[in-house]
Amino acid sequence: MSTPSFAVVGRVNAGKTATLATLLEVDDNDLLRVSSTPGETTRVQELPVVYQGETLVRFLDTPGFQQPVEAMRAILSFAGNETPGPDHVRRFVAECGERFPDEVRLLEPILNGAGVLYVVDPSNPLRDAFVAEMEILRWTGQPRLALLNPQGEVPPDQEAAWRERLGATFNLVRSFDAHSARYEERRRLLESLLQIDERHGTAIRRLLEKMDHEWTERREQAAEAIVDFLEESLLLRVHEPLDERDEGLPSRLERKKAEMSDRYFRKLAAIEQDCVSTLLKLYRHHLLKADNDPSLHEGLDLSTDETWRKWGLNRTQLSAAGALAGGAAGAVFDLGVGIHSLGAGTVIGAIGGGIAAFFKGGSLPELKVKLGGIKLAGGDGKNLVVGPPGSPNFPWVLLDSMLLRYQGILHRAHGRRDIDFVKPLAAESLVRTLPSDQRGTLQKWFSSCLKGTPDRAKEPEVYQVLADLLSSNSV
Ligand SMILES: Nc1nc2c(ncn2[C@@H]2O[C@H](COP(=O)(O)OP(=O)(O)OP(=O)(O)O)[C@@H](O)[C@H]2O)c(=O)[nH]1
Ligand SMILES: [Mg+2]
Repeated sequence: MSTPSFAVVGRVNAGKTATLATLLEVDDNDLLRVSSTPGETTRVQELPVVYQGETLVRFLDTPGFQQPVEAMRAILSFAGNETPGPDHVRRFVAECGERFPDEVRLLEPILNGAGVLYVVDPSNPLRDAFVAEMEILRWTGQPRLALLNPQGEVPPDQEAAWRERLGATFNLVRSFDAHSARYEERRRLLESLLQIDERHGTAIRRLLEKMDHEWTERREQAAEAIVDFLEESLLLRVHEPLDERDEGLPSRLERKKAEMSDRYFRKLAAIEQDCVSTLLKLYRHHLLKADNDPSLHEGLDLSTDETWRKWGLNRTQLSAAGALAGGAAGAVFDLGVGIHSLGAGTVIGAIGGGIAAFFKGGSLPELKVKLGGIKLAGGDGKNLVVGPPGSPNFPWVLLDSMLLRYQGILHRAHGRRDIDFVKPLAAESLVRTLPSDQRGTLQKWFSSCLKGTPDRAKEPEVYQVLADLLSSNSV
């Protein structure tokens, strides 16, 4: 049995190319040119869906109908008194290439056996020209699926008129928004192909199976990337030797502290961007940007109370998670994360009380003095260390901010061509919905990371919590 193929057809600018780009996750403008210029697609372009070297299905992007009413008349004239059918369309294709180049190009693959995916924008009123397109497609005799791809507001009665008319001519009518469809909608569209043409059942079912498998794999890799990101962020410290002049000159020390704090946050931002880039790559986004969006950083400005209120866990949840984590981890939690984080030989607060004032609200990183072991006798070897922010909510805010971006990536359709940044969909905490036992699992592991000794034995469990979270409906 030959590979099933489906031609995506419709009026110029209906969103045919965008539909395919979203369906097949192609955001490459060289491969699929989505553009507001009508008549952008001028040739039939084949898009094979290949898994492990095997082409399971083939889609064809086509030029849009330009003169449907005239083309319909030409076909009717070939039919004479007969009911128009595939033979008359075939004759039209053979003889009318010069006058109707676009119509001929788009009809050719259908006459060669491709199923029809007819894309319409129902925000346009249903006019005669569309009816002509539908008639021509009906005359090809091929299985037909109509897709409503609204590009603007659609008055309810107008949508009803479209659905009724399409329902009379097409085997199935479905909605598919090329600018917002997510995995589930893409999957549903492919499943619909089963309903219009049973002959391709085996190939389409295999495609769905492979897609699901691959989607799960991606999610697992995303969970891994997020675990790595959390670990790296929680272990991050900025060290700087403290010399005698620092201690003697308060302004010099202040400057040094400011620089270190700045460096800490820039490093943290770089770790975050790395993770977002990994997620973008996993989900095949090239146009979407991980960085440089100022609004994103507003979202993770740890110096604002708003961040701590909005994201992470609320106070009650935090206490509960801390209590669940129990034991030594609980002690770290109570004392403020990071206090024991440098292990033996660490002295806290040796520089004096001014530090607390420097870090607004106590939520910014703690600055510590680390005594460098045996060198202490010689008076040197003291280190300033900027570690993770003291707020127990810090790991949760990090996780929340990454989950929200993950959600933003999943919601971004590949058919969109506006260059954009990954944005959280809504500023709603996702970690707050976690069941308390899972929060406890994460809190224990967070505490171990903050102490500088990630608990490797807990990693599989942490990974599982994240994998479950990424597959939950809230994400
Ligand atoms: N808002 C919105 N715009 C869309 C949608 N689908 C497509 N567009 C826009 O409509 C314009 C045309 O999209 P294309 O996918 O290039 O349309 P086409 O049918 O392939 O056009 P031709 O190749 O010129 O026949 C582009 O500016 C798209 O961004 C959609 O679902 N929503
Ligand atoms: Mg196109």
